Amino acid sequence: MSDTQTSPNKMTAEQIADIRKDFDFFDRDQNGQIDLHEFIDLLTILSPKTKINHVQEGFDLIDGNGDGFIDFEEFLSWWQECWWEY
Ligand SMILES: [Ca+2]
Ligand SMILES: [Ca+2]
Repeated sequence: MSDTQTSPNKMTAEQIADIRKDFDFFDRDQNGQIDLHEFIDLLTILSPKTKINHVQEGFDLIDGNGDGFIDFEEFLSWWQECWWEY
């Protein structure tokens, strides 16, 4: 990653800091990765009607390399995709 690189989809440092806060909120044991249990726990708290299998699908979508954990870069790129759809 280079700060000198510019791209039209570049987020500001403030936006990234906000996303980092969300990420840390999900990452309850603060190990730098969101695992499926953390993801399920939080989504079922935020949205009790969420079905577990839908949560699992969402998790797989964000977990770009499929290792069973969402790291900050995966979280960020997922966020950016959502963001730029608006
Ligand atoms: Ca974690
Ligand atoms: Ca991953």
